[in-house]
Amino acid sequence: MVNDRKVAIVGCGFVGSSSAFALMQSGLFSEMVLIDVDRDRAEGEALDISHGAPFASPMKIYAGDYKDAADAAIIVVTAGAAQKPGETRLDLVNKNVNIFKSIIPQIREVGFEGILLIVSNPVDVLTYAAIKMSGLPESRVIGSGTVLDSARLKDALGAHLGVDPRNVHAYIIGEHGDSELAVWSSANVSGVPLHDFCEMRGHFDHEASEKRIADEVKNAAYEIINKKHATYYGIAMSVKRLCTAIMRDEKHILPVSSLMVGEYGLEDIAISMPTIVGRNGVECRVPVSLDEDELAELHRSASALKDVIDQVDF
Ligand code: 6V0
Repeated sequence: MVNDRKVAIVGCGFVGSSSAFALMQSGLFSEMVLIDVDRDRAEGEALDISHGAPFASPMKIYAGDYKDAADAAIIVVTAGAAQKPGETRLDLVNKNVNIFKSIIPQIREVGFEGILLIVSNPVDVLTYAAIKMSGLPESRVIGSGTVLDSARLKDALGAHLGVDPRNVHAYIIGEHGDSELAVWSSANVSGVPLHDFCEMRGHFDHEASEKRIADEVKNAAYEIINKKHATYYGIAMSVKRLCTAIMRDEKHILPVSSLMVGEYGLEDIAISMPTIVGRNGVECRVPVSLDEDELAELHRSASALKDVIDQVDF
């Protein structure tokens, strides 16, 4: 039995606790279980966050274990080592696959029937690992993928164009990491093709602006980590957005990481593409049109991931 009012978070570091804080304010759930190998950390975060609940909506927040999470509607996994300055997300892979080997089987053992939302990095590899280890239907294992990167893209484009980022329709797809790509060919602002909108706002050097903004987005995590050692608010809001799409069965299109089954010629790999997300998790990938260069870049991104997956012992 799934309790639609319950969420669990595994890993209560910067990302887990910020996500818990965002979810507490969302009103989506009335019970939240926090799990961490560092039990004191989970207990401290549960207490601290629960003291904010009287200002939001009533909620039971407590440190627990996997048995407590068995009937949760969503388990968010943010456990794992984080990137150090200069370290790529892929450098993290072996450390975090080993951590997943201790977490995912415990989720499996308690008979979890909800949606497993993977946030730990490298998120595409770990989403793939979680699909393999959990025994859950692949539609119920979702990686946060490039949801955050796409938010960063919208934010940067909104600032560049002097327009509400929510009116910007543009995606980052591929690996959540160094090989990700912006889909410029179909980007638009409320239906107006991006280049037309740019010219309307006095920007004519499209190639240079696109390169600058795509680089800014790709390097955002490195820049933040260099300055404050971790990134967590942007991803916490992404987790809240994803949980909302799931719990409200919104069927919202979000660029999550999920198992590809032949789309764009990609198979047996978890990677981000715009996807319809609802109460049952991944409903289907949306075949956004890509130009020839974008398709080639997507394939390069997928093979970079595949090379890593092939080296990992799941
Ligand atoms: P952190 O602050 O070090 O927190 C990690 C937490 O995980 C700690 O509290 C650990 O005690 C806990 N932990 C470790 N092993 C286990 C285990 N076996 N079971 C339960 N808990 C465990 O790291 P931070 O919160 O900054 O980052 C967590 C992960 O999120 C990292 O892999 C980041 O790279 C990743 N991020 C992913 C993003 C995305 O867009 N997908 C964005 C930002 C960070």
